[in-house]
Amino acid sequence: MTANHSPLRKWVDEVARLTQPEAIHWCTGDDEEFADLIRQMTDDGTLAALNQDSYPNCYLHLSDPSDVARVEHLTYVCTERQIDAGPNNHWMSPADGHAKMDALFAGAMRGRTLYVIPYCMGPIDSPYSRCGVEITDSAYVAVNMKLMTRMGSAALARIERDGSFVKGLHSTGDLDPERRFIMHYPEELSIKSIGSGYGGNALLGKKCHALRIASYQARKEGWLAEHMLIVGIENPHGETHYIACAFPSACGKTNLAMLIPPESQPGWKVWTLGDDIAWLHLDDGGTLRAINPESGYFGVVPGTNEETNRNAYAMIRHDTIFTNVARTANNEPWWEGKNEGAPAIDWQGRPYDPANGKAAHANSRFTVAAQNNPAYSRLAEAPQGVPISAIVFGGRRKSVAPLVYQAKNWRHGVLVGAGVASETTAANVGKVGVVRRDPMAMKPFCGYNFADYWAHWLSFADRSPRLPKIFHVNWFRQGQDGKFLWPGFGDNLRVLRWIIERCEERVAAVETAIGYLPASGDIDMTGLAVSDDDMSALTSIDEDEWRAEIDAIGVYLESYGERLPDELRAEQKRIAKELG
Ligand code: SAT
Ligand code: MN
Repeated sequence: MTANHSPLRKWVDEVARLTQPEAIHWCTGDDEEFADLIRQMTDDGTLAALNQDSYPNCYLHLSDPSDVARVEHLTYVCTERQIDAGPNNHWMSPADGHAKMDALFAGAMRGRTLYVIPYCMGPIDSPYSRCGVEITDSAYVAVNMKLMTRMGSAALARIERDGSFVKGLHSTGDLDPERRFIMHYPEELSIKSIGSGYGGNALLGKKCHALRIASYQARKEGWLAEHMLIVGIENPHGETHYIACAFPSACGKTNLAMLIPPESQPGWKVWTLGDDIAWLHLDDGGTLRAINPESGYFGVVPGTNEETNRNAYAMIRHDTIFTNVARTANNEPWWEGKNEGAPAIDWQGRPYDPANGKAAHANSRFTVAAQNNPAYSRLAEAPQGVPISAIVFGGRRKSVAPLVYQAKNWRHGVLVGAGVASETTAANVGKVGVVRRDPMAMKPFCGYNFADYWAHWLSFADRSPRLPKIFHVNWFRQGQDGKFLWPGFGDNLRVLRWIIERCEERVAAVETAIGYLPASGDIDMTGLAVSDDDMSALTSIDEDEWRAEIDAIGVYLESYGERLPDELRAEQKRIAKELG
C-alpha cells in the first residue's frame, strides 16, 4: 500500500532521504500485518511472549531503563513567537527546532525499517475526527498505534479525502537522554520526536497530536481538545448521563472510566467511552458533545486487581502488550498490587530482588484495544459523539480540596479548572509527590499559551446557554494519620450520582464562597463505612486554607501577565473577597 496523496508521498520521500532507512513499510493496519510485526519483534527480542495459556496473545516489552516516562523538560512547542507558546511550555523557534531535530534525524534510520502509519483520531466517519501520519522506525510503536488508533488503509482513504493530516516524525534514535527531544510545530501541524520509545513520547497520535497539536487546532476552529476520560452513567431506569473528567496522568482516569458499581448500588451501570482524551464540540443545538479520539488504552498497570478494577483485570488477560512489568516463574505478567502470584524477574529483566526496588516499574503500562473492555459503550463509535452533562476536574490533594464541589457557573468553572493542582506522579520523569498547578490537567499537554486557552474556554459561555455544569473532585484527601479518608474506586459512583442529581436539579446544596458542596446525607452512604467525622471533613472547607489557596491561584494566574483574561482575574478576586 502506498498513497496517491502526493503531499504525503513527497513527505515520506523527504524523510527517507534524511533518515536513510533500509526499507519502507506502509502500514495497512490489518491483522496479518499486526501478527507479522509481533512475530518479528519476538524474534529480535523487542517483545517476549508471556504465558500463552493463561495470557493468550499477551507480550512484554522492557524499555531502556532511562526511557520509562514522558519527559516534560525535553518537550517543546515551537511557534514563531514565544508568547504564543506561553509560560506553560518550553519554547524554541520553528527554525531552530527544525535545525536541531533534522541534525539528529540525519541517518537515524540506517539499517532500520521506516514505517508509514496513517491513523485517524476518532471514528473514521465522524466530522469531529482528525487524521495524522506517523513515520517511525519502531515496530513497537506501529503495533501500539494499531491498538490505540484507527490505523491503516481506512485512515489513508480519509486522508486522501480530507487532503490534510498532521505530520509526525519519530525515531527511537540511540535512546541517549542527551539526544532526546519531543518538538511540536502547531502552526505547521507537525511533530518531531527522537530518542525515546516510551508511550507519550513516541505514540505521536496520543499526547502530541490529540492534545498538543489538537488543542491549538481546536482553538482556531472553536472546539476543545482535553485530557479527559468520558464515561456513561446509567441509572436503574436505563437513563444515561455522560460525564467528562480531567485528572492528571496516573490519578485513576482509567479506573474511573471503567468503574464497577458497588453491590449497594443495584441497577447502576457504567459504560466507558474513553480513558484519557476527549474532543468536545458544540453541536447546532448548543449541546457540548464528546468523542474519544483514541480506540485503545495505554493504562497504568500497578494497582490493577479484581477489587480495584475487575473490568481492566479481565481486559488485560488477553491480546495485551505490557510494558515494564515483572514476570512470575510461570511467565505471567506481575505487578505491585496484583494480589496474585509473585515476581521472579523484574522490569529490568533481572532476577527479582527487593533490594533493587519495585518488581514492576511504577509507570508500567498495558496497551489494549478498547473493544476488549467488557464495559465499552456502544456509543463510543458514534460519529456524533455523546452529549456531556458534567465536566469534572480533579487532582491528587492530601488536603484543602473537598471530596466534591460544584462551580457556580461556567466562568467560575473555568477558574476551578485553571486552579487545579496535584501531587506529581511517576507518569513524568522527575520528583514524585510535589504539589504543582496543573490547570485542566493540561499543564504538560496544552499546545499554546494557557492565558489564551482560558480565554478560549471562557468564550463558550457566549456560545451556548446549555453548557455542562462544572465540578471538582478529590479522591485523595488524607486524615491526620496519613490515611485516605475516601475509599475511592467503585465508591466514587456515589459522588457521580450527586453530580448527576445536581445536573438534573434534583438536590439542593450548601453554598460557600468556593462553590456548592453536598449537604449532609445527600451522598448515598448505604453499605459504606466512612465515619461521620471523616465525611464532614470530606465535605466541608477550611476557610483559612482556602484563603491561602485562592491567593496562591491568584499569584499563579498573574504569572501569565497581560494575556490573562480579565474575567478570570475578576472571578478569583470575587472568591477572595467572599472568603474575606
Ligand atoms: O503520556 S502517556 O500517554 O504515555 C501516559 C500519561 O502520562 O498519561
Ligand atoms: Mn493521560
